[in-house]
Amino acid sequence: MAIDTSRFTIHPEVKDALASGQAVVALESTIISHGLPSPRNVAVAGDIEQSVRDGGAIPATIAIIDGVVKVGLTPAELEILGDPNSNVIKVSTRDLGPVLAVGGHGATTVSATSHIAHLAGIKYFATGGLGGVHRGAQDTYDESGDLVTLARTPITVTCAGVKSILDVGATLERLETLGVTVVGFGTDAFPGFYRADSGFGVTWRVDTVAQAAAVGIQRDAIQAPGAVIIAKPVTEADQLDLALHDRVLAEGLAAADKAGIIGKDVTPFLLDWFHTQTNNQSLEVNVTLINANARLAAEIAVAALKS
Ligand code: PSU
Ligand code: MN
Repeated sequence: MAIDTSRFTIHPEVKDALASGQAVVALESTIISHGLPSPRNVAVAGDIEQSVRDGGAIPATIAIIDGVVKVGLTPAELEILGDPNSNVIKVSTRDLGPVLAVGGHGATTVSATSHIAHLAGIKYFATGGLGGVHRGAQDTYDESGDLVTLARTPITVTCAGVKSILDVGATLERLETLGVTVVGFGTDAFPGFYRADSGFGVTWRVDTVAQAAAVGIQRDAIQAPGAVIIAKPVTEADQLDLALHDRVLAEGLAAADKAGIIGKDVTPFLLDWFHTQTNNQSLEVNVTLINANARLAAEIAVAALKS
């Protein structure tokens, strides 16, 4: 079935860039609507797009506005997504059909953003931290939809690893099983989102932007079905203090459990908990790392054009 173009629109700047073979980087919108507090979220959304431009690529933030998929947003659309009163639904791939059918605004997760970016012909994507296997998943089965989408979507995702609220070891095992390639950028340690080192290693490492681009190019050439994760750690100078991180996380997990938070609300609850309980130190780390990732993703997309 062809794409319903009345429900799928590409911003003219992004369309031109794709048609003329320029570098384009997709950005997700759940981080705007459900990962960062208002009104800072809207400013950060603009900054992330600017970081992509600084790296030499065109940004394409992806969301659903009034029941229409948008690849590339206007400033007014970023405002809608950032407004806590606009009733923005958190949309993973499973939610795409319903939200397009019934209308409304949707912020796309890594899962839905990857799917839509691939459909639009965008091969590079930047985010903060991927979703993954939650702690206690052996009882709850709570595993992010990000994992299965990444298993079947040939896109290169630059991120700071997976969110440290997760069971990182179990997530790495699942990524391995699912055929998702994980590459450390300038590191042998898998990054820990708010922390540079999660305590787990990576099997592959690249040290240059050209090498990172080559991994995605060779994945395409051999038609491997899954994503390439370029895992770039936050700098040690910018990371969250370890004792603070571990204390706030333990308290947040207990609070989520006590409040009966389940399903898609778990991740936004814990991110908000971190921002509140660290006096926004975690917010600053999150903003720093996502801008760095956006810039690197753009540089990788540019390098891929040259090879
Ligand atoms: N990274 C961030 N902030 C976020 C997210 C990632 O720095 O808010 C979002 C992404 O959209 C990711 C989602 O796909 O959290 C995972 O949610 P869940 O665990 O419910 O799948
Ligand atoms: Mn979940």
